[in-house]
Amino acid sequence: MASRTVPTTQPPAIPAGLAREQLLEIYRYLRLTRTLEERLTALYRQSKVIGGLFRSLGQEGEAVGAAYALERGRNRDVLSPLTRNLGAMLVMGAQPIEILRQYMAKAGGPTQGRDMNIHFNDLELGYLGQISHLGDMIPVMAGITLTFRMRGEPRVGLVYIGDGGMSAGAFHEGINFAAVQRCPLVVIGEYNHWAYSTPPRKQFAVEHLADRVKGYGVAAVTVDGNDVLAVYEATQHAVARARAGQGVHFIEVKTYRRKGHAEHDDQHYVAADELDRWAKENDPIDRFVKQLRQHDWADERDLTDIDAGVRAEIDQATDACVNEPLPPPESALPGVYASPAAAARLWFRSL
Ligand SMILES: Cc1ncc(C[n+]2csc(CCOP(=O)(O)OP(=O)(O)O)c2C)c(N)n1
Repeated sequence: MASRTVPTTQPPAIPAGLAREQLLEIYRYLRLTRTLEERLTALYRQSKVIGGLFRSLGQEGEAVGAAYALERGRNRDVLSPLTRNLGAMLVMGAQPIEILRQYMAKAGGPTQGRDMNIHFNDLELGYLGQISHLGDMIPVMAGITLTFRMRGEPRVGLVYIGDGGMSAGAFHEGINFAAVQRCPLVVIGEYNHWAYSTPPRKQFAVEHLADRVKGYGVAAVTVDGNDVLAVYEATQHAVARARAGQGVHFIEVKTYRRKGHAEHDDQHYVAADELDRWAKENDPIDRFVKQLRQHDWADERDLTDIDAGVRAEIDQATDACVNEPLPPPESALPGVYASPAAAARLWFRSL
């Protein structure tokens, strides 16, 4: 007797060799980034953030997707984020409480209140905070990845650069040097449509950022930066190539900066319907959730549990540090000069 087979529909295979658990982990980093930035915005409006607040709203997908392709852990790959790559730092192991302390310039923060936003390092975990000078992290990362090659270490570096930063001379010197030296370096070029208030047509005369670097003999591709899995897949390929000794790889990610340059910027130069369109039709987290649900790669419950866990984590981290003290004035000079280690208290009034 012929047995009756029940037709089963399998969900489509997950791309890039990822497992379901990894998709959920990627989702968690996306949600963590957005929720943490929303909390920072609330703290900024209460005047608790010292300095500017730089949002990555709408760009979380490329920051998280690219970083997720690295080998993470102690003394593995090294990533150099920009201020809009908070998500990448979280993927590398930075903790939300450190980010909150740093933005609020707390004495117990990573730079003890000396520097702002995400300008801090953990070289063992493999993230190297930027300096503000646009373009300069390209030659720095060229140097770091050159040491990997010279020592025969199978390690890769990844560095981000904005569409504005790519106009800086340091970018061109650095990427040319890295190409000539065949450094194991992946460069993520963020075409987010704005450099402060400067649009692409006033920044460069080619259509794609990738076109600008091909002249240096660098392999270059353009991907949809708000498609998290496409960014992950392109970066995974570039990282494997770099690790195999094939040199620099440039990935242009097309995305959109949905907030001003920083929270103080009212974006008067941006058409409101353009912002609405990117928010409604091209949000990287919404698109990722849609993929997860459409292909049955995650249950609704998995996602709502992650959302609740992230909210609780950010609440706890905020409560733990929001009332911590700022650094005492006399802590400003120690560490600046080797000798004397701490300067005499001469120039500020006693409190
Ligand atoms: C060499 C240099 N020039 C100017 C600045 C001031 N500045 C800081 S951020 C910025 C715009 C950066 O735009 P982009 O590189 O596209 O990155 P985005 O802010 O869009 O992420 C400018 C002009 C700087 N920090 N360094």
